[in-house]
Amino acid sequence: MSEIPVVESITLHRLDVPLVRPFETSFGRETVRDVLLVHVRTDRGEGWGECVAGRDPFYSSEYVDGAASVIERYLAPALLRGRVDAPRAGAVGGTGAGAAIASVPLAASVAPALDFVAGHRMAKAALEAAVLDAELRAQGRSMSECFGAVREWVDCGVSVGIAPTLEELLDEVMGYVEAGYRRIKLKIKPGWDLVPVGAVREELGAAGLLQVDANTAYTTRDIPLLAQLDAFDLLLIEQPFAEEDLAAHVRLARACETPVCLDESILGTTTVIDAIERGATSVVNVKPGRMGGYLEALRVHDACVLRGVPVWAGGMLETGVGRAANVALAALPGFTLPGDTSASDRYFAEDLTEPFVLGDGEHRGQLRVPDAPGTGVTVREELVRAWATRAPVVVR
Ligand code: OSB
Ligand code: MG
Repeated sequence: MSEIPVVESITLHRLDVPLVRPFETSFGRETVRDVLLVHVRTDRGEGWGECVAGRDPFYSSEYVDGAASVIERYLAPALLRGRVDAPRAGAVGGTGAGAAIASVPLAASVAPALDFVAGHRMAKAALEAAVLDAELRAQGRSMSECFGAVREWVDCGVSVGIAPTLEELLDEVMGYVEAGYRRIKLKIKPGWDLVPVGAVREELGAAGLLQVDANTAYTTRDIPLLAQLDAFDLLLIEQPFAEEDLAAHVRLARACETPVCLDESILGTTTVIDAIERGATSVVNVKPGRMGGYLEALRVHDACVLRGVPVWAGGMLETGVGRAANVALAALPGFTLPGDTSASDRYFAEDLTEPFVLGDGEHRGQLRVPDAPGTGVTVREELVRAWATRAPVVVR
């Protein structure tokens, strides 16, 4: 086992990255991505992580100002104080998530060191991602290799926001189909559901892969309406009810044919096993930010595979920094459905790293999994400076 790096400083960068078009969901409308990047320096090199928290606490209780504050005040100081001992002989090995985690002792030490802070999973995940990037670069290993990727290309879907009109929605969807996307996900809310979903199904034809995401906008009174979505042969219905309401999802799962998929409710291995065993979810959206990090996401993946539950890679409007890591994760064997891992240009005219571009020919609608060390992408630091909305915060 090589030397374990020592974290020397942690810098937070805040920047606004313009979106190519507004993104509207049942909880709000975004026109720029308010990005928080974590830059970690170690004695063996550096790494970058992206925090997925949104500008406002609407998707989750976390939001980007809160994440920056908790990192600066609590998480970064704790990590800088912590000491990581080399793993004992025998602690390394195992299979799946266990082996991956044992191979990155510094990154594996992050979650235990931050556990004294309740919640704030997106903030913790961003720090862990930066440390993981630094540690893997020092080892000369890619994230995909560390995670146990089994494919070089991943199938891409696209998440389509609520549109001003049906006509604009169909235009947008058909643009994505022409670009090659292999699956369409429509954002729905009360008043924007059966009609747009039916219209898009008509346009796509019976073979097009289609799913919907409600971001908790419904209540159990809507179960009969949601069951009517069965007519449109959807891959899944994502998170129709409140985050804490597993029971409502169980009721819907019993009342409809379409698989129910949880996003907001799944905070890690404990909640995913509970939700599966209760029958609240038969497919899982994996977002490392929501689960406190990529290493916990690996455990969630393994728990789902063990129970025969398919997973797919969610997205949070990440720039290339977070997108690279998501694409590596999506290359694991349990990710059998296309992810929200779209190309950079779905959100950004210019990305913070080299852009992710959909392949062509046999790789139409796919992204190549980066295979260079760490995330495998390079942060364009001149853009981080040019788009900064405040001075960087350095914690030593
Ligand atoms: O619910 O999956 C979601 C974006 C922000 C917050 C929550 C969600 C989303 C998306 C977009 O659906 C996924 C992406 O393309 O990055
Ligand atoms: Mg969702």
